[in-house]
Amino acid sequence: MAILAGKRALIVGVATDRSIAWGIAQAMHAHGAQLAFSYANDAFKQRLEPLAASIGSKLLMPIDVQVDEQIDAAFELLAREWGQIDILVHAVAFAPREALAGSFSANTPREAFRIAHDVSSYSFTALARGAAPLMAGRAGAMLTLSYLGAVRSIPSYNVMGLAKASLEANVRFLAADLGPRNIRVNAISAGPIKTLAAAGIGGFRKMLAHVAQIAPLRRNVSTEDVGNAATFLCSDMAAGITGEILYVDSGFSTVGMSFADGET
Ligand code: 0WE
Repeated sequence: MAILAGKRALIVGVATDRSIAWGIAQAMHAHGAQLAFSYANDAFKQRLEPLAASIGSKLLMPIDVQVDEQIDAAFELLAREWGQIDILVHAVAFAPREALAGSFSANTPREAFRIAHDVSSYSFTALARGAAPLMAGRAGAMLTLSYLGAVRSIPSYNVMGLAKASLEANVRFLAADLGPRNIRVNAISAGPIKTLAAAGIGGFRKMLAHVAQIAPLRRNVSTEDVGNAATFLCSDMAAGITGEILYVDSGFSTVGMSFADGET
């Protein structure tokens, strides 16, 4: 059953074939959606081209989410090429690397805070403003990606936790704002996945192992797990769901206490 048949989606945030955004794109394509992609700069463009081609997508456009003119130009291009869109996927986050280690209070200068919130949260507001007019008269869906650090302290996640808390509030305010236009806005809070964004983060492998030992499903989640949930949330199967943060995390966030297998 092609639950996204006839739907057109813009995917923002594919960096490599391990990106969560790429898992979402593959699942949405498998369920009948037509896809357009943005890339942050020329280096990402090179990596994206063969991926997009592999699922028959020809619409690629530059979007540096920190540049309003690029966002405007991208939606002008989509308006010319497609006229309308049904789905926006936002899978973008960045904080300066020095802010993602050690002491939160010591390693969060004003500029790192500003950049994290601009790239990781404001960008969703800006993209929603551009996308909403192209969803007029349709059943629109917008989706972003969050992480448990929005609502719990996690070592080293630091200022990204504050930015994800802002992003989750963004989901609720956009849902209230755009709901009367029949546009739904939701987030998936994914468990940790080894993507380019996770590469080089100290202790990441330990975090993956911890989740796999503690979470009810006793495994990590995959980009395919996230892609399938994203496909559901952006389909008409989820027509009654908006303003929601859906956890796709093997149940990790629901556990109050858990022992490694073999113990009580
Ligand atoms: O949201 C994220 C990571 C986003 C991210 C990653 C980087 C790495 C490279 C944002 N900014 C940067 N800046 C860089 O220079 N995740 C949910 C993955 C993640 O990142 C962590 C985690 C987890 C989980 C960082 C510390 C602790 C846990």
